[in-house]
Amino acid sequence: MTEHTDNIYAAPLDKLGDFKFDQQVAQVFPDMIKRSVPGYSNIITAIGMLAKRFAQPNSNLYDLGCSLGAATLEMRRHVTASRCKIVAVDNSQAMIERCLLQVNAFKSETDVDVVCDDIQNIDINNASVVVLNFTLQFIKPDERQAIINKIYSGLRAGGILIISEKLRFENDTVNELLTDLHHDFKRANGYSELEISQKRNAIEHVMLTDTFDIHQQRFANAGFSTSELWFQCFNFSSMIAIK
Ligand code: GEK
Repeated sequence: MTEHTDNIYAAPLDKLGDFKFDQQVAQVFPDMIKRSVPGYSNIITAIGMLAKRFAQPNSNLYDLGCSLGAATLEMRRHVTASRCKIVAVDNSQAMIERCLLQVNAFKSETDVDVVCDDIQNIDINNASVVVLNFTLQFIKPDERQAIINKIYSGLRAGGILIISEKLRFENDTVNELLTDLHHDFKRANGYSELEISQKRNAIEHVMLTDTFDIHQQRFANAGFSTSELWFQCFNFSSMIAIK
């Protein structure tokens, strides 16, 4: 698939609507996420490594908020357990159409179901691996616990939840420093001041971040006895919780 450059916020926009995962975003998504999320490709690589270790034979692997299926493809490439199925879910029709093209472009023993739906409507069952790679942050804060509870119930013993999120920090000095470093990262990747500020304004109502403590408390509330931060670059993180 042709890789398009993200210049959605390059020109001044009179009306900045809230950020949406529409056709325009889906088209530039691989470029956008790589230039905006520090550590994104390392996290995708690690999802493949973790899936290889944790996938159990005859189980389901879920990629919730799959976008174009980067985590799905990485899991499918590395999983060696027999008769596993990957279920990739996103509620953006534009993302799902492109995700299907990517999934169908490769042959594999591991089946993939690509589903266009809200992750809040999806049943999780017989799961050994569940991925929420930068998705929970787009769910309303008071609806997040129910999703983690549902994942915990649907996981088999020994199963893993891999969850990546942008974090917020209680300490204002730390919060400002890591936010600034993230903006420096975007500048270094060619985004202008206008692009950075317009994107920030567009996303601020749709992406409400939690602190690491809130995430950990949520995992514990759901029943996970083991959870840890395994990756952090500035204010971007990835965590695991094991049943
Ligand atoms: C990756 N995981 O490349 N139900 C289903 N999908 C949703 C919902 C919802 N309620 N809310 C948001 N999404 C991907 C990257 S992007 C992260 C994930 C980002 C979807 C939304 O449509 C989008 O595709 C994805 O979650 C978030 O590894 O853009 O910062």
